[in-house]
Amino acid sequence: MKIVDATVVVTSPGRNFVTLRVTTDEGPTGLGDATLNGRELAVVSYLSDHVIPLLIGLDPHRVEDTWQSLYRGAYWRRGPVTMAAVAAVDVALWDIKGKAAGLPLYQLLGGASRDRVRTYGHANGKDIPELLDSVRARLAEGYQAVRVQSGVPGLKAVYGVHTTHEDGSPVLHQQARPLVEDWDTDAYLRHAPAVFEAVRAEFGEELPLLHDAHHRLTPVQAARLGKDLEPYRPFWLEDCTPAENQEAFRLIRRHTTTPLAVGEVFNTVHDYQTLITEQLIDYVRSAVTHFGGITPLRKLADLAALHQIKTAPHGPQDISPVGMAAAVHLDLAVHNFGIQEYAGHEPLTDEVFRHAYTFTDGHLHPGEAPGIGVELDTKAAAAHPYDAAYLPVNRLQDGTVHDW
Ligand code: CS2
Ligand code: MG
Repeated sequence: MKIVDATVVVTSPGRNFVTLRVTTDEGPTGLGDATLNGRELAVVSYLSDHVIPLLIGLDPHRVEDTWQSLYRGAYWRRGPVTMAAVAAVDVALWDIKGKAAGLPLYQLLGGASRDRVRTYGHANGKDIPELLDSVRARLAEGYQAVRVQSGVPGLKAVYGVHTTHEDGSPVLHQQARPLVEDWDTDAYLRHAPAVFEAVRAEFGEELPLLHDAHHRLTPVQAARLGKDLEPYRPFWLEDCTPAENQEAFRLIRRHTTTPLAVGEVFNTVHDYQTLITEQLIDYVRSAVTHFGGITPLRKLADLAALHQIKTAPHGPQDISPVGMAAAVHLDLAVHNFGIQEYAGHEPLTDEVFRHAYTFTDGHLHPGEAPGIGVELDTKAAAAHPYDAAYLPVNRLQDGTVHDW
């Protein structure tokens, strides 16, 4: 079998997505997600100008060799743009391999290690009453674990909380120019325990509660928050401090037993080396789309397993249904799977990406379709052209740029 063509499909059914489509001379085609929120076109060029010409004529069954060639052959390694492009190729080749074998991808990854894939949903509110309503809504949808994000008194906008204009229309995070949001760490640290207190009081001690600090704290502030939340037994505290400095987690780990989740912005195992080998975290958060694909992510899962760390792939709406499908196949197969983030997608998105995975009672299943089980409707995709959009930027009260 040979690769005879590959195209990059950019579409914006609700938000921008970048999808690689690989065609072979024996019929099967493969899809891979290459969406990098806010920098989509950089990956389009990396694929179109530098990768696709090298794919033509290759044997699509040589998944590992192709991955190693794209990783080592570029000379300039790692980074979000490179690894999103490599991920798209990797998943497309696994998709082709599954279709050629007539098997769903999870069967090629060792078969099912569980019956279904546990997920968590997003609950948020500009204030605590609105957050409680949002938790209720997620539970009504079947979720059995929720991430709680609340507005902070005195701040106009906070990560994870959908803000609205005066007229009630949603302020979209995807803006033609970055939205500037305001931040005050002390106000946040004062407010966070009260949020958990209220949610526990309303929903009891058993509901798994997750929280995303979104890279905004210093290590000692993260240690403080971890300790303050211990009475509420969070399922995890995510991205509590920018994790380029992996050693910073030694300080946090010394002060709190709150489980820590890190890694959605990582793109190779080297970003995790100290965090995993020194047991400084409890969950690895990389998504197939941002980590170079299925091939390296299954290796990360194995390294994490040696240190009793579980996988918890990133799964917001900017991971396309193609990336989500690949993740759910891996989630079903790896032994040390922990939990899958799942925010669902807009109906418009699901019209473009018809997927075999299903969501029932808070759990996902990849389905039994060969490969990853996603069909891309290119006609529907063409109806939603790219719409330039950026993630927000955060500034402190004195105007200093901060992590968003
Ligand atoms: C967030 C993401 O879901 C999460 O854990 O950190 O929604 C993140 O803000 C976006 O993926 C950025 O594109
Ligand atoms: Mg996050």
